[in-house]
Amino acid sequence: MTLRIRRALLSVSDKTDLIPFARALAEMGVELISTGGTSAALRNEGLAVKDVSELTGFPEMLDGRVKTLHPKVHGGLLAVRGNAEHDAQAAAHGIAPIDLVVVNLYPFEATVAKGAGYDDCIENIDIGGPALIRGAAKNHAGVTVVVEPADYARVLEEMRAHGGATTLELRKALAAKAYARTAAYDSAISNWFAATLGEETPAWRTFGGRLKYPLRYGENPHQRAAFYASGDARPGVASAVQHQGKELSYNNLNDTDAAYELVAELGTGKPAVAIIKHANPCGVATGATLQEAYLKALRCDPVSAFGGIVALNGPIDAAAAEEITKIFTEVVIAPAATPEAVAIFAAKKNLRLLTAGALPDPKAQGAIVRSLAGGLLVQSRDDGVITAADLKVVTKRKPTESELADMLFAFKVAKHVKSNAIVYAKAGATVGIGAGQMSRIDSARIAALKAADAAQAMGAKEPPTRGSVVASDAFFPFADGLLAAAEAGATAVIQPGGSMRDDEVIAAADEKGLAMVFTGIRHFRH
Ligand code: 93A
Repeated sequence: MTLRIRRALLSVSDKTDLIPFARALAEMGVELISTGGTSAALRNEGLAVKDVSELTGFPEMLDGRVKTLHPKVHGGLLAVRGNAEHDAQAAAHGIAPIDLVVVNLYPFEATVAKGAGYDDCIENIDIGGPALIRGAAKNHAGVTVVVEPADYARVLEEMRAHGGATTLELRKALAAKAYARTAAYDSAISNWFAATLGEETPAWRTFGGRLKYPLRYGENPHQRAAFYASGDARPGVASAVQHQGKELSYNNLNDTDAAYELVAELGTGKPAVAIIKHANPCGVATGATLQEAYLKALRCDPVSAFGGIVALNGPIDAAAAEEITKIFTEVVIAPAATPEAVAIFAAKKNLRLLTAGALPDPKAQGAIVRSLAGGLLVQSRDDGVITAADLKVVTKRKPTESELADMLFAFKVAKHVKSNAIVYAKAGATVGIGAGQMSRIDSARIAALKAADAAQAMGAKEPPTRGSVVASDAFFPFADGLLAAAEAGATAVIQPGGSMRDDEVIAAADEKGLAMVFTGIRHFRH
């Protein structure tokens, strides 16, 4: 059903594109009604507008807290079109229909984001605006509701095509959007309250994020998917700028996130690079330059790195860009890129380059959400970060300085490897990674096997695990995993500790002359 729009109520805090939209409405014969600031803006541009206060017979009062909250407004929105009783009651009380509501809300989220004080935040909780939006959206059978300037053009287009009317299809779509907006608005308010009470933000409150864009498909082509922004301010995939290349896929986004979070874990002390495949690292390294770090990371598993995702912890320079473009890479992400690097990547049409402006803080609070049949699992981010001071040496031999540095590095990497995770590292680079196995011993074996394969492919004389350190994301339940590491040539072990058989594992380490430290914290990642 198409319904001609005769009267519109405009009440907007964000006045972007308001004037051309209102002018186009006026040209189509629509009567404009408006609240104080919006009226003034329209009048300023010579548009004829009726004040809400004139319509209601009440002034805007209580510092603007009561402007549109009046039966003359809400009756005009909620009366069912074509319902004789509603028509009669409306007529008896001098209520005329309002056919279009254009509202964007007091900028509550922006007020909180700029660090405003308590009273300022409270004053920016819009009451009348959401009431208008919800009323208009409920009565979408007869009313069109617009909650953001991005939709002005759509509405005008329909009105032009349908003699000043909109279609039910559009009104329904806009109503769905309207409730998404008020829901997100209320969760922002609720989260802010929770924060002022010192509570952590429950993730399910932010779960109703805002649609960023639909994706072509999900993990597989027969799955539908979309990318939502949660409002989490951490720099990363959701906020990054894409410089080139086709749209990122579901798997690309997931892997790019894994890559960037991992490289952020390594801090900014030294240039660092992580190469990711299927959400697991296949090479991570630090180096004197990003180029060197990339080459060291690549050496860990050059076969898997093909078609991978590369994350860097600093601005990409030309030398690093040259190196990365030598093999096929899906996505590159970094805080920034020099113009020379951007130009080098530009020659690779299929490569997507993202810059995120900054690295996320690994210690930042946040929530992880995952769904299961009939429910959601919510947990806080794994913000555990280990320093040398947290380590407890449990073996007769103490680790050397270089073992210590490599152990801390390997444990940080292990945090980002699917469990069971075993990571061998040497000289600031991973040399073997065992991921996602159902038994820890298998992860240890696979890591050593992959290291040996990579070494053989590059013609190295001895396995790179010789003289390495090994990290385990959770304790070794038996001595066998540790013995497999010793067999591969590891000289030092970092692991959480806490197994019933810690004594056996420590005895085995002592027997092999290994140094072992306990972190007291584990990093399961399932
Ligand atoms: O303070 S309110 O909650 N009370 C109201 O009755 C009301 N009606 C509209 N805020 C209200 N609004 C909001 O005013 C709108 O959502 C919009 O954001 C803003 C526009 O005010 P102005 O036209 O004066 O700039």
